[in-house]
Amino acid sequence: MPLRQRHDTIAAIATPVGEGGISVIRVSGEKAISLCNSLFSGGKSLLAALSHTIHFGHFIDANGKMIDEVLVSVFRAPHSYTGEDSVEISCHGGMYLANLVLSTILRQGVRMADPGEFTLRAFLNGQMDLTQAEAVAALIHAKTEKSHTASLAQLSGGLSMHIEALRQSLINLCSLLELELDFSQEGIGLTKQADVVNHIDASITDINDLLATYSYGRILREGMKVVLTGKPNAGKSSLLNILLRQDRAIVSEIPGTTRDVIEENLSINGLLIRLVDTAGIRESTDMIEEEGVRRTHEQLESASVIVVLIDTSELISYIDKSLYKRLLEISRRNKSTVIFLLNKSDITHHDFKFNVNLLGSEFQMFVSCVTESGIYEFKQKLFEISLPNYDSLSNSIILQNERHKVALEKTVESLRLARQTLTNGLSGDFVAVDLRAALDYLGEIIGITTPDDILQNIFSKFCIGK
Ligand SMILES: Nc1nc2c(ncn2[C@@H]2O[C@H](COP(=O)(O)OP(=O)(O)OP(=O)(O)O)[C@@H](O)[C@H]2O)c(=O)[nH]1
Ligand SMILES: [Mg+2]
Repeated sequence: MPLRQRHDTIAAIATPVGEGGISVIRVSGEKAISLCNSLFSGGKSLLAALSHTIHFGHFIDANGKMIDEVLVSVFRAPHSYTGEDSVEISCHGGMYLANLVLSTILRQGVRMADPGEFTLRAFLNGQMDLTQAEAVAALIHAKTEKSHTASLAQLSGGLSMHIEALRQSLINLCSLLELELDFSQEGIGLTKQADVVNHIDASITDINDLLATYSYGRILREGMKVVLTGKPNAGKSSLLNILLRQDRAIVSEIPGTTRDVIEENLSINGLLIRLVDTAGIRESTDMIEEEGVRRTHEQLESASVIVVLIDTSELISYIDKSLYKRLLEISRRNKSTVIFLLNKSDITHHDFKFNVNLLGSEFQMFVSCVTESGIYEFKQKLFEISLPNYDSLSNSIILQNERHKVALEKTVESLRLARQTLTNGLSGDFVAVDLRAALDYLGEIIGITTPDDILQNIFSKFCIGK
């Protein structure tokens, strides 16, 4: 059945699999209340229940056999999550019981809900727009305080309002162009053309500012990947242990101690950091170590921040420098950041010299994994690096979703085309076509012009019962 024509009644277990205090079974659709009433025996009929009321009673099967003591919450259309009549049955926790309640309901001709179908219905019934529906999923998956805050802002409509304002401004521009076309035989006058170009440029800047927040949004969602690298014995595993405040990785004075990749999560001021310790980089003849070095390279390619540890108790050789240059090249290619950590500051060689600027990088700092000097500053630096350039942000909306990013990039592309068409002196009709394409891409973000297959894809990633 096409997405937009589903009016049947659906049900699913809304709580996670496993044992718990209670389980909640959700039912939504035209028959939700009458059907649940036929399986409920309580003080009064659910048919007369007001919206947003809770009723204690027994959940019974079609033969009247009691299954559990339950609390039933009734929500009437349109004031429910889905916008339809809905019922939530809270039974005692445990998968057997929750499944029994669900299967009893399904046996009455109710359909099992698809993943995300309750939220899909909320969207289709105008309870929320698409970015808000996606924020529900982001909120469920939020792992840190910061990502929770950003998702909550999206849920309350921050992003939608911004997109809607952009759309309105482009709609005005389209009407202006169309008006101009009606009254002028020669096409768009020169002054008008300059106005339109300025208008398009302003929209492009606005969208680019929003796009600039995406890398931060990704960090909020997935955490910032920080990979520790450097020569063997530089102190990578010692740093990992200090940051985690536990003896996670083996530390020894023998070079080549770490041979595999060790990944652990760490939170700095609410920011999720995925910290990765790796095997030291060196030319190796040992098969296992060789594999370790290969895995290190793999990690470096996907890092947001590469931390190069340097043992300052030794002097830097020519070969070391070429290794550091190679690491900088990897980071430039992947737009990651490199921090040179000059470790073992407690036993620095008196002739030790290192100037990061000569290598073309910005960050270098002295630390000691023994005295912990500089470790606090290093953590602050990691936090700062994660933050976007707030100067370029008109407000604090943060783009978290790849789909939104792609649609905004396409919008910019269409706007650039419109601008080009205009400056090439082509007819206003052509400009309007490009502007309409830009409008469609913006509409896709909030769900006005989103094709069904994209909707299907978005909601299929939700959990069942949401
Ligand atoms: N004095 C001093 N010793 C340190 C410091 N950091 C690490 N070490 C010592 O340096 C040696 C190597 O430390 P590791 O943390 O194992 O070094 P690694 O970079 O993980 O080495 P591999 O796993 O072999 O690549 C150990 O003996 C550490 O105790 C420091 O800041 N000062
Ligand atoms: Mg190690």
